[in-house]
Amino acid sequence: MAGNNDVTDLVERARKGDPRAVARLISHVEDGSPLLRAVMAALTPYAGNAYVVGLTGSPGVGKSTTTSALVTALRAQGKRVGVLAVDPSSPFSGGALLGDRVRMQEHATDRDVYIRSMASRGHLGGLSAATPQAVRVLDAAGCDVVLIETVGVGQSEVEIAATADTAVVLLAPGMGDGIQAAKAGILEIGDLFVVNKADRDGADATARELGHMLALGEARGPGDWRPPIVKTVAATGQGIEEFVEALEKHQSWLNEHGKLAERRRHRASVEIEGIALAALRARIGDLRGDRRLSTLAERVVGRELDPYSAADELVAGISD
Ligand SMILES: Nc1nc2c(ncn2[C@@H]2O[C@H](COP(=O)(O)OP(=O)(O)OP(=O)(O)O)[C@@H](O)[C@H]2O)c(=O)[nH]1
Ligand SMILES: [Mg+2]
Repeated sequence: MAGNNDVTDLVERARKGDPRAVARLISHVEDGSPLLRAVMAALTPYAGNAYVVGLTGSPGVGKSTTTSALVTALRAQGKRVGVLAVDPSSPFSGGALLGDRVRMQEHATDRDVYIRSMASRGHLGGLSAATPQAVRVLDAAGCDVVLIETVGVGQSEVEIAATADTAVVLLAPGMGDGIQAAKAGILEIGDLFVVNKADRDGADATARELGHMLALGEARGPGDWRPPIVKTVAATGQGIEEFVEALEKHQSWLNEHGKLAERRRHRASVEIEGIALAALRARIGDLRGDRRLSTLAERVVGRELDPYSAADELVAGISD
């Protein structure tokens, strides 16, 4: 098949670090391309080496600035880095993504840094399936670390961050961030907390409040991970070293406690679930004009059948 030859060629080029091949592969993910199945099959043997860090937080807390500073630190260690800025709010490339580009400009010419803003235009499984697939592209392309930036506005975005090996939650002083974070269920997913904009008033208070909230929700045993709180000024790089150290500590902890495999199983199950539910939904959609559904509807109206039994019959029909 011509399509599959294209895919093999693309994957080979991506593995050699060709940024255009990587971009094409991620576009296949984003668009939910018909070739996606072949792309994933071709990539799977080469993926599984990258350490995946999710960064989430309210709009404007400094996720992109922090990510950029983190990229600088990781490049100093000689690591290849992939960055995915996942935008849940807009199906098209919008203004926020432009801002990200500006913030990450200093890495634009570095061949060992791959930066991509991503929406989930045509992807059936939505962002929750598209994100792990895009991570797989960057992973197979030889990135040692993949950073995923998502705006923590809704539950699904928070869940995307939670599919990472390490989930980082960013806060900034003021704006009642602590309370917002608790509402969004963001506190539960954080392996590490960053209070950014520590050059502003109230950073200590925010860190303290966060510490209290974490202690309240705490039900940890010996050997459990205790999420550290790091204060940064991403704009100047202050605190980034401590942030990197905290990430390294969490990575070691994951390895020592067999948690890395657990996280990856979680990520894979989110991905599979997204694809499977989308496939089922597509089939149910197909059934709308289907005789089976209208026949069942008639039987329910005719009081021959209750709606639950009708739904059972329909579901049984779908899984055939
Ligand atoms: N004072 C101060 N400003 C900062 C710091 N870090 C980032 N900023 C500024 O905060 C603004 C938002 O930063 P971004 O990095 O774009 O924040 P973001 O969380 O990625 O924003 P969205 O992607 O739009 O949600 C920018 O104007 C940054 O220059 C910091 O440590 N101190
Ligand atoms: Mg940003």
